[in-house]
Amino acid sequence: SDIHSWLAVMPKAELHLHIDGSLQASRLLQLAAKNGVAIPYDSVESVQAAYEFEDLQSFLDLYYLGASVLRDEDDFYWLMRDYLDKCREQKIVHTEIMVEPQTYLPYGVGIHTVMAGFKRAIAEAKAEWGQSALMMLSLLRHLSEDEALAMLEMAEPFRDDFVAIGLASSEMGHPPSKFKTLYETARSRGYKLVAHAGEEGPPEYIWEAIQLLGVDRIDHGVRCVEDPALVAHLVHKQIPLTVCPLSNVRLCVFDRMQDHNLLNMLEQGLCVTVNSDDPTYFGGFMNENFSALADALALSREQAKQLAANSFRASFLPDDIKAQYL
Ligand code: ES4
Ligand code: ZN
Repeated sequence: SDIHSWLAVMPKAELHLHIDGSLQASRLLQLAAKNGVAIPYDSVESVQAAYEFEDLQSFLDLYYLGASVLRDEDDFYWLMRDYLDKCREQKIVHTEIMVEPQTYLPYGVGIHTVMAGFKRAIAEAKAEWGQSALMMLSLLRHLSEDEALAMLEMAEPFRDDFVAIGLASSEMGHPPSKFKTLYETARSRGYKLVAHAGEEGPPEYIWEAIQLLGVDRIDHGVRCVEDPALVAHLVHKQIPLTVCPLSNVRLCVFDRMQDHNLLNMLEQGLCVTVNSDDPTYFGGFMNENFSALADALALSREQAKQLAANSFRASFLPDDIKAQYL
């Protein structure tokens, strides 16, 4: 069969997905109207016309506007429900989802409202469809470490609902070293640790995430190739990189998909995985990311199988469950 339909039914895990980045334009408009939030868009087409970015920050401005229309438990339920429905369509049999509760605080929306909606959608998907999903508490690096630590405390009632903490948002000027105490505290509480590093930021930020924060995985990490010693370290330790091809092209990290280094990194022995990051904003969920690699870089079935195997190996599932997918 053709590679695209074959990729579409290949079982896969997603490890790098911001739930706010899966907010569909139609849902954004519906919730803005319901909640009385003024937004500068009046149609699905006008929202989608804004999915044109020049860098990470220009994307984040729209991403946070989208997140500002979410207010009650049902809103969070539908956001998660829409994404989990997509996972079922795309043979994403396990997913690890980044939740960013700091985003909603300025609108008077607390973590209890957010988690009630998300947990209900996940519980339903597990019960009705046998889907597998974990959540990660992602902290916003453009805010202070004290604000991140305050969110970690607010999340204590939900300690068992978060497998890991992460670090997202504007990378430049907000190095991992800014969050050393946060990661020490989270580690002492048994959280797994991830951080965005080396998306727009330099290889030094990846070193800091590994050596100062002690992360289990790097989100993105594509700029590691600029430092051969770093590549050697990542290969030796098999530290996973959750790479997001469509995201990188849409945010101009690479000019064209033909220029993306994902398959080079894979062939160098790095534990690379494929992920969608913010699928509605970047023009595709998991299958569209795999298909783009097939079209632009002639991804082989063998390479695709390796990438899918990496996604399960790099997941935070318990070893016995993980083994069922490998
Ligand atoms: C993000 Cl692509 C990306 N990078 C950093 N932070 C983010 N939050 C949502 N998408
Ligand atoms: Zn991301």
